[in-house]
Amino acid sequence: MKRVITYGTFDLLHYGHINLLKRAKALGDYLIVGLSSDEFNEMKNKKSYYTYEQRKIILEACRYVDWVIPECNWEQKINDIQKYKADIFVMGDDWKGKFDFLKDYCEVIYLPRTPEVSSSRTKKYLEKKLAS
Ligand code: C2G
Repeated sequence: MKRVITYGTFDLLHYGHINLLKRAKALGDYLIVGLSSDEFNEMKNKKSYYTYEQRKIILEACRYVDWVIPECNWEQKINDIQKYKADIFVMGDDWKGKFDFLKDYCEVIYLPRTPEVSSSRTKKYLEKKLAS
């Protein structure tokens, strides 16, 4: 049973997120997602449209996601990897190199981001549309 873990805000879930989750799941048998809390989003200077609870409902409906845990800070990853016995840590390659310190605890894989799509881009488009 190979366990994969990844983290993110996953706001306004889009095909770029799904593409990441699908490839992450394909690396093992079980995918755990550390979903950024609203408070942690503030620490990341991100304001999500949906609350943590709403984003969790949407994420749990994704066929590639087996378990959602809260991501509350930058420091919890090592503990999570040990607690959930994760074998592989996956992130999009916009984070390339940033989590190499986890290589002491599990395999670290950065997957190519899906170009073009992003939650912030979608939000900006909709705000402009609504304003016009
Ligand atoms: N992603 C992607 N392609 C996109 C957009 C996002 O592959 N077009 C990936 C990101 O690289 C990330 C995941 O989808 O691996 C979630 O993206 P975000 O919700 O933007 O997560 P982020 O704010 O980068 O938070 O501790 C890690 C952080 O919580 C990551």
